[in-house]
Amino acid sequence: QFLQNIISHPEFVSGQANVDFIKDHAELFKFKVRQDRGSKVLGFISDIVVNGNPDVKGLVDPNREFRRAIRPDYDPVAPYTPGTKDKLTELGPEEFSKWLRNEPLIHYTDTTLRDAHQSLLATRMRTFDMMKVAERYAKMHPQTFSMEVWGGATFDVALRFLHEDPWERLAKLRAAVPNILLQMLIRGANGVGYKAYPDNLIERFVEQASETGIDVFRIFDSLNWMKGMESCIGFVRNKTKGLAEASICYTGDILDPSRSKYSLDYYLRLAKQIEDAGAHILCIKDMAGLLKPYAAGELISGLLDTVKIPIHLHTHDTSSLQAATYLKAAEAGVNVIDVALSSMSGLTSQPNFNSVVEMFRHTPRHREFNQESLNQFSNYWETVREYYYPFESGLKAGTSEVFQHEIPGGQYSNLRPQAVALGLGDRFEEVKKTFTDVNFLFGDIIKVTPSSKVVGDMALYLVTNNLTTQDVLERGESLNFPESVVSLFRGDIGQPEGGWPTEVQHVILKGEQPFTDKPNEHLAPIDFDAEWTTFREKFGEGGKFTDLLSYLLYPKVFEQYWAHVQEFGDVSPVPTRVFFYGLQPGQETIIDIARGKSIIIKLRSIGEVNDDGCRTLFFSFNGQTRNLDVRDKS
Ligand code: 3PY
Ligand code: ZN
Repeated sequence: QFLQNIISHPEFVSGQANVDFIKDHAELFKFKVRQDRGSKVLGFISDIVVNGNPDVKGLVDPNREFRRAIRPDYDPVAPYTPGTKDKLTELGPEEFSKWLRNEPLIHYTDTTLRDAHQSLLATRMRTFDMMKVAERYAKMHPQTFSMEVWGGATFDVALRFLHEDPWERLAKLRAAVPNILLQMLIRGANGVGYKAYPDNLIERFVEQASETGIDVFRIFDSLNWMKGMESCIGFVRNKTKGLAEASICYTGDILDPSRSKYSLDYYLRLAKQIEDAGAHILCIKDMAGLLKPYAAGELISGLLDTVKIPIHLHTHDTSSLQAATYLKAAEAGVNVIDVALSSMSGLTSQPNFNSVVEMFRHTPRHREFNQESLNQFSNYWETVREYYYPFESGLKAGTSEVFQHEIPGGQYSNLRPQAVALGLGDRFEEVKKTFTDVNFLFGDIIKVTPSSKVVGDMALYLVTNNLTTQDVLERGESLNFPESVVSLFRGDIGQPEGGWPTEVQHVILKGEQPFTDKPNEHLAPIDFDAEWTTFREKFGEGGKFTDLLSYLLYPKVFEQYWAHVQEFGDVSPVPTRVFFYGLQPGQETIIDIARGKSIIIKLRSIGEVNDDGCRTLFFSFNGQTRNLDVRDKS
């Protein structure tokens, strides 16, 4: 590099260089750092060391010590035992559905890699930590029905906060788990976003998700509106060889006569519609954990009498009652239940996988799992969970309050920080109470992403402005409601059972006309050829088709993600402790930047801030000295 600097210098080229040439030209010693992968990652780590990771700003305890995560035992050369993925390939979706319905033993979906961390750790789990154990899991527990690994909030969070490509995550998981069904959560016409997208975008998204690795598409609509999920069911059926698992979101209490809007009949009616729409599996999606044990027994029996497709039950253990719900559901004949590995279970997450397996041991529905190994996986996640401590919700025990506020598990861990950010940290009790009031003001609606977010937005708005739902009715004309609330009442995310309460709708829309047809019918279809050309012009030749899909779903988020990749490269191989907390002088880390290519980075020391507002970091990089100037933004 030094030689390069000399021979390209104009003075040298023109032959005017004299004996003092090198001494007089300090710039010859300024080496342009080659922006290879290693250097980019070094740039990323340097920025975290000096400025911290903005995602954990103000939440870091500098004295915190972490343990090293021990990976579960397995035999790396042992072949994969065929599992449900092989079964699906052998039978095809229709026959698979029949097979599942007649399975005598209970089946388990492990949600550790999606809903569990969405519900406990604000969705921050990184691909890095998943890949450390994915192959081991597939080899040790091939009898798992499915692993929920994708969709929901993970898509947005991966790009926005973790600066990693969700498609890459899925592809890597698929390669490591060839034998077990991989499952995702898709919000019907809202895809993995918070608003309706054109149907042809959802169609291409589903097609691509299947190609990259998804087998089970758990589809729901945030208002249980059939029109919001029908097309999506069709896309899975027509464009993939996967399973369309359509959901009914559960709310209220079928045993409570005062919540007659959501009666057993309501659920049975929807179940029939879902079966008629072509779903291979019916999911009861109890996103807040409101389905109590005796209600579960009645509901599952009723559903099995009503439809012929198998039933998959999903719940959150917020109340701490939900293992009992699984017991009654299993007695009634439910086919699959959702659980999370012990250390990632309970509270707003799913019930405890390891313990639920034990609940059924020595009974007719027991399915054998290697408990010692399940516990090793749990121990791994217990250690890794510590790395994510800034994202914990603070909930320490189950709470029966959930039966009042009905806040979904996946939302709970976000609502609290949202409240804190608005200065309502001390008024969280009020926020929860207002969430309940807003639900009834809105006509007692299904609350799940995105409808639950709108209820949350309204609750935060009311508490911030010291208003009640009564104020909305009495002087709503003079209030400016959050845009998401106006949008909900305009019909942007669909129609609720029984329609919107007209008085409230009037107050919120202030004369604007709502619509009642499919929200995405108002959206122009995507012209993929034109979009691809524009995308390439904007982001260069490096972009893939999956990047275009990410961009179309989340344009702003994708732009920021892309800029991050240009500057720092792929940061997904950076170990999580370094990703969030950087390195201390004297610490080193090994990063596998490509297959078979590792770099060893050791931070030697951090310089003082200089006149330019920069600090020089002194590293050893694969044993060689590297100095880097980083702007100190503090
Ligand atoms: C999501 O949509 O992300 C959910 O988890 C809903 O429960
Ligand atoms: Zn859930």
